[in-house]
Amino acid sequence: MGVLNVTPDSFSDGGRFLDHEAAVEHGLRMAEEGADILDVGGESTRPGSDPVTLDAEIARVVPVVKRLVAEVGLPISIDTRKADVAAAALEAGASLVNDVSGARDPRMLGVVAAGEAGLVLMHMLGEPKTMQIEPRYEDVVAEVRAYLGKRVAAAHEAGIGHDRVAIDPGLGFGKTYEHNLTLMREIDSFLDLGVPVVVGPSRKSFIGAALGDAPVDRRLEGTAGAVAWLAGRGVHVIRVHEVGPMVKVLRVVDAIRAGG
Ligand code: PMM
Repeated sequence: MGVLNVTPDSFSDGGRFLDHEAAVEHGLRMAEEGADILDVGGESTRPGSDPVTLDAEIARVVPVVKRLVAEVGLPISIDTRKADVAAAALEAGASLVNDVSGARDPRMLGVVAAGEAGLVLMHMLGEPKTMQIEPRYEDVVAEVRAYLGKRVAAAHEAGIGHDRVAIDPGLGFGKTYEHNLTLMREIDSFLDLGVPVVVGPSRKSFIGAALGDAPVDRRLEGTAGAVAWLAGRGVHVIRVHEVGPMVKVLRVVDAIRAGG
């Protein structure tokens, strides 16, 4: 899954793709490089970030979704916490909703069900503004897993079949360095929930920390390490910024698994 942030303040691409034309070009490049899904987002959820209004978010993402649907033969995902943004993006041709809040908007599950779309349910502790202020768990894996299990059941009740739901433990979303490493190490616990698992390690701060405080633009190889680890364990979808290099990592993992 290639990340296409159409925001002025995303921590990892510095808002370079706010311009719609540039965003579309970047999406086309990721498709050429081997992405299977393009994930378009108009609200930064970086730690400490402020929410964006509904109109602003729709104005950022809908034109980009429309163009990508017309020009790329790939499923387009909309990264949003707002049911109205999801509805507008599905109307524009997106086929998947990626919700970092685990579908907290009370209308989100209904929108996804009505649009016959796919849904990624991610775990986030609290809100982006405050989530990194002393996040605490008794047992991070058990708590995140139990939460995601409940959200999958809620999606199912809303009429979204198991074949259309995926889960994501939400690296960096209300998690310390140790929590992130534990979730990575015990990712198998999520695979046995019976739905596809999505993970987004790309350029995250735990990678910088593992490398001794590497800045965001020096986390490519560290991201590759995380991608190889996740793919080796059978994680289904890995959300990344640098699609070309990560596709090569996945090709090697696949070759090892297939044995030639
Ligand atoms: N991370 C970010 C945004 N959306 N969605 C999913 N499913 N998983 C993630 O880990 C995730 C996400 C934040 O990273 P970005 O600002 O670089 O996109």
